[in-house]
Amino acid sequence: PKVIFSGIQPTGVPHLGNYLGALKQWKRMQDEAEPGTTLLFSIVDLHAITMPRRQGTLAQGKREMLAALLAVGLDPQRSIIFYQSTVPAHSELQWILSCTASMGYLSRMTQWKDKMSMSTTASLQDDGAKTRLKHGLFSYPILQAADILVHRATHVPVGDDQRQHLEFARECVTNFNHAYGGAHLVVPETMVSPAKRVMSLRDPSKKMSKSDPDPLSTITLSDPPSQVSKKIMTALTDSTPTVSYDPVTRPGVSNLLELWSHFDPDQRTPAQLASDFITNADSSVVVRRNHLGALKAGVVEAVEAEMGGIRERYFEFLMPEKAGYLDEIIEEGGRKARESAEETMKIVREAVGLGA
Ligand code: AQP
Repeated sequence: PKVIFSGIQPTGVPHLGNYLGALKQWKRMQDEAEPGTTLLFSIVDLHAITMPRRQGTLAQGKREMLAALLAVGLDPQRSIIFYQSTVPAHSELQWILSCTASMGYLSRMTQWKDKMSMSTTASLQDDGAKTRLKHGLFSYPILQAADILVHRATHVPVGDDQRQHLEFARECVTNFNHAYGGAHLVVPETMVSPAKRVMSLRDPSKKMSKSDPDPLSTITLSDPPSQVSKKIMTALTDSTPTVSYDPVTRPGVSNLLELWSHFDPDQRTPAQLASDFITNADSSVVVRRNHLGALKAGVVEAVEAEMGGIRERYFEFLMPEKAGYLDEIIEEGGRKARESAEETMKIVREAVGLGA
């Protein structure tokens, strides 16, 4: 049977990268799922504590993420939505997997190497920088593997940035199955979303990220229309006044065309949108006068047409009178997820020799 699993950290209101790279795909897969498919979507709070957060911030972030998943259209009748920490088997399996996981493989993870090199540069001035690197950050790909494997997921929809971690999860299966002689765990398949990597609006060489300190770089699900418009209209492009699609030489303009394409009801490709634009420019005075301005205005309209309703539902789900409903969903989701995880843990404990 098909089991779809994915997760998101409750580290802030999701942005268009999270939406296009993850949430929109989750909703599509839910709506297209054949009967018998199990869908699990986890708000991964244990992952979120690799960076300490102020008290109360995490609880608020989890609530907001739950509201966002519901606003996007995840249906608790069809999808199991749960907080990771309410299913202790995730942590239990993480420990068991860590006993067969390779240190060398973990040290080659790009995300870890980036943090390491940042701390090495910092340590030139600051001897404490290395000790500030925490083990949780190093080993969290094992927790991510456990999240997936504990539910026997067959398909994992993610953005391109997670490809390497998914490869590692498959490696964990190979190591475990080899160590304990048998096909105990299921090899998951990575499903990279069509919106592989949505880039920052301020620096098109970086991915759009929740932790980016510049608020103009990301558009979140809760941004009011005025902010959506301001952020797109001030997006960094280049000094060529015309519109063309070329991700290498024109990353800023191309990022906007890609964004538009993902929101286009006619599903035109970025290159098609650029060529339609040139055709329009010949006939329209407004477009002719300011190509990039008109392009940005088009993007604003396309984004707002889809995100407007989602924003409205997001705020509705956060109203105090909905609190009980949200509690029920997360309680029921936790219960179902614990059941799903327990099936795997029986097999794992038996294989390892921890069974009764
Ligand atoms: N820019 C992006 N383009 C496409 N997909 C993206 N994802 C994240 N950023 C982009 C996808 O969103 C899902 C959930 O991500 P996450 O919140 O668990 O972790 P993240 O990748 O670390 O997200 P951020 O925004 O970059 O958070 P911070 O700043 O806290 O690290 C994943 O499927 C991811 O691929």
